[in-house]
Amino acid sequence: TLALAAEAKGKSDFPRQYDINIEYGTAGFRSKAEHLDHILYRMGLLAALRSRVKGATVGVMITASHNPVADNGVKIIDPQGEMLEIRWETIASDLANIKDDELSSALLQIIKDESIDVTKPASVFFGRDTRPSSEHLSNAAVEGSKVFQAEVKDFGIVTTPMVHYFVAAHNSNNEYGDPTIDGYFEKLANAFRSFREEVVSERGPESGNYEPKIVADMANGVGGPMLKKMSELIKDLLTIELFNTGEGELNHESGADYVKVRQTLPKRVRIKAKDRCVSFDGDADRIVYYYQDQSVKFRLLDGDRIASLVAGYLKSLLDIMNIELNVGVVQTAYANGASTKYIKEVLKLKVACVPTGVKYLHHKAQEFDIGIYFEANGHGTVLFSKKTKVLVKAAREDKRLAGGKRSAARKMLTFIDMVNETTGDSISDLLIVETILHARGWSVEDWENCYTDLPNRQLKVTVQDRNVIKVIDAECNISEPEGLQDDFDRLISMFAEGRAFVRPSGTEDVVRVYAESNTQANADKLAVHIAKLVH
Ligand code: 16G
Ligand code: ZN
Repeated sequence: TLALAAEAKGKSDFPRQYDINIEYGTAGFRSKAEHLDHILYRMGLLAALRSRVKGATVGVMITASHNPVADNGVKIIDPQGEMLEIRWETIASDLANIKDDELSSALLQIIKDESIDVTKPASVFFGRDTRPSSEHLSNAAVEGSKVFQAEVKDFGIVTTPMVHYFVAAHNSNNEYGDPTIDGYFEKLANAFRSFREEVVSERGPESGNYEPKIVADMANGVGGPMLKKMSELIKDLLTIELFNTGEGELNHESGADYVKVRQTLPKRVRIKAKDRCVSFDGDADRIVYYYQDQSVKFRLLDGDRIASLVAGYLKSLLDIMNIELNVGVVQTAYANGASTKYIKEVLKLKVACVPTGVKYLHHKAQEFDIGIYFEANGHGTVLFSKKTKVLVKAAREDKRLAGGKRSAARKMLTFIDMVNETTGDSISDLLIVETILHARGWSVEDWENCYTDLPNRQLKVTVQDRNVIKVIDAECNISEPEGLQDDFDRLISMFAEGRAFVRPSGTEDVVRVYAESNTQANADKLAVHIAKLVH
């Protein structure tokens, strides 16, 4: 009868008005907001079922991240704050695309296939971004969960990583933190403060080339109000000057994606040469750093830079503690070749390469004792295994150890508290980077001097059917159309330090092209030639 009630409500309140097929993609469903009513309602239903399967709270986030303001989307978050299990993505896609009068039978089929006891309690957390369509769509999803008698908690306008955090914290019986908005801010701010105190007590207030001030572009998204809240908690330690906090159009000429892809400053931001700047994306799960040098040249420090900064610093703490752990950095094919070389040859750490999409990086990073993953676009975090936490805690408590070792252990544990281990989080990543730069006494230029990026170019190509391209080797090569990879290889071999790949986008109807080479002109040329072969 629940399934019948769900179908009846769907027909009357959230009918499927457009006969388009939509898939649960890399980051959930994404589409024009007006196409999503029935999908949100159905995902509310599905989240209630997912919660029962797992016997735990799950999350639903309504956002289309860095996409234009007219788009929207939804994703389901699993109990430990991770992305929805891949097998359930298919279940979600199927449920999204059936006709209204097939809904009850489809729901019954899921209940049967997954042996779900619908009399068990269910609980779903909701969050949404600042898009005008988000409140309405969130309500549709809430209605869906309520039809299936789930207990619902709506956090309102929050960042995507905050919802991941709420879910994980709640399901850990608050061990991971308090599953509230205040709990989130306090956890991160307290860790940031303790770390600073540890460093200052060790070496005094001197901080070398580090300036405690940044300029922050919020893409007119949810990062605006949320980073403002954080900045008030730590204002004695870091001055944050906020721009694009909601007065303009979401993601328009601003934000992490704009800055990364165009390699240029966001609009409506006032900066001086060498100011350390950051951009968040619309739902605040990505961050990139940049500055303008004395010759007014734009300099980008992307996810690869953050990964190498974090990896290098954590390794230095482990070296002080004299603890051997399996530390690895997880990248995608988009990682700049110079960063991969630096991590392998200078830091002497392992590098793994996986396909694009947070779930692949996250999953791979779990294989390490300390797994650092970042996409070049600025999405990433650090994962610490149980073993790591136990060893470092033991070192902190071990009174026979030298003071320096115990201090390094305290720093590492405080650092872990500052990380949102559930997913990439602009606010947490910002605190991490600022902490390391301060501890190192580095300016943004000192940071950039670790290695020199290979010039690169990204292009998109519109083709009839982007899915005729089949990628292999973590998207570095293609297996279909037959012979095309050989053509690529011949071309690439003609460019010094040449590397290039193509892949169908998971979020847009285009094929993406990436190329790098020894000069910008060569990278551009290689990208254009590859694009022509794809056409
Ligand atoms: C999504 C992914 C992001 C990836 C991007 C690639 C998540 C949460 N987000 O935004 O990691 O970089 O898609 O987009 O997985 P593309 O397939 O259009 O290049
Ligand atoms: Zn995002």
